[in-house]
Amino acid sequence: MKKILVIGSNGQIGTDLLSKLREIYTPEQVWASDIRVPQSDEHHFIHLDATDYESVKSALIKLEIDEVYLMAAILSGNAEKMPNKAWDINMKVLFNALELAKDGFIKKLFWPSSIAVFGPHTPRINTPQYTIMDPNTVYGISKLAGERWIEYYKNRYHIDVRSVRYPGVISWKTMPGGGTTDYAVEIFHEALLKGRYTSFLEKHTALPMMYMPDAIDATIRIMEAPVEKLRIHSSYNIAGITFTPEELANAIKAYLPEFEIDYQTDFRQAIAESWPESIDDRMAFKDWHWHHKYDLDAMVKDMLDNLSQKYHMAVSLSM
Ligand code: AKB
Repeated sequence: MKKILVIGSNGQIGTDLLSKLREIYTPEQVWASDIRVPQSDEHHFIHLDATDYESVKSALIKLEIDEVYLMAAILSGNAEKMPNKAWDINMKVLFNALELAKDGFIKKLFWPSSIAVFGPHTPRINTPQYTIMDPNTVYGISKLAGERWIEYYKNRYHIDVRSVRYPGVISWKTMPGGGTTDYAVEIFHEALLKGRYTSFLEKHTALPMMYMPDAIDATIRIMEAPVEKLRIHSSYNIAGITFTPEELANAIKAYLPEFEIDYQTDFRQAIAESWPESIDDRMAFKDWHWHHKYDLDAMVKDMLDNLSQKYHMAVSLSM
């Protein structure tokens, strides 16, 4: 019976990943950990600072962990506010995990990369797996460096490490923290609670996005794929939906006709403009049969359905 540890289990992706893994495996097999202690009493939770090598090592030994999902990171917007600290944290948590995998304490490691590895000279439409990569954000530089390092550890020390380049991920259970694509989550909460939203990205800024169930599917699917099928040992492109803030607002208006949006851009606009609009993920499809399921309307409907229940609001979702 393999045992799994999710590091960063209170974060946006960590929260949903943990629930899904606990549906698939027994509760005893899946441990949660985070630097923040959860509000409710959670079973199989261990408080962990992933930058501290010794604490991670003792948790792995004590809990007899086989697989680790390393979901702790400082995202693009927050990283620009504290560049040195963000670089330090993002690289330290990765190196700790790589060293622990090298020394045999982790048998299989998932580490997330991002579309932030691309930059202003990358082709923006259907961005290929292999292309120009010149990220100009601290977060993007740390993810690109991370990709090079995971491939290096795989080639040199034969560790099993797997990765995908997440686009912006949209979900309702937990808010994202400090990313450039966060507007696409905030908008739903404010549409329901206030009937209006001020976007920090300009109305025509198209970005690659994905609904959480697809992101979780990609994550677990690549971890369960037979190792010999994986030809990419840096990180796989994965694609979902592309839309602009205006298109998302219109899709929400189809269900909430009174909803209004306006635009006041901030420093994240420049980050968004350096990223792709859409992604070519044919290699992920070929190697581990991955394809997203949610389109814009299905995602909007499911978000409004879940959030209106969370806020005890009645919203008619038939058009
Ligand atoms: C961010 O906006 O920083 C993240 C990402 C695309 O990796 N959501």
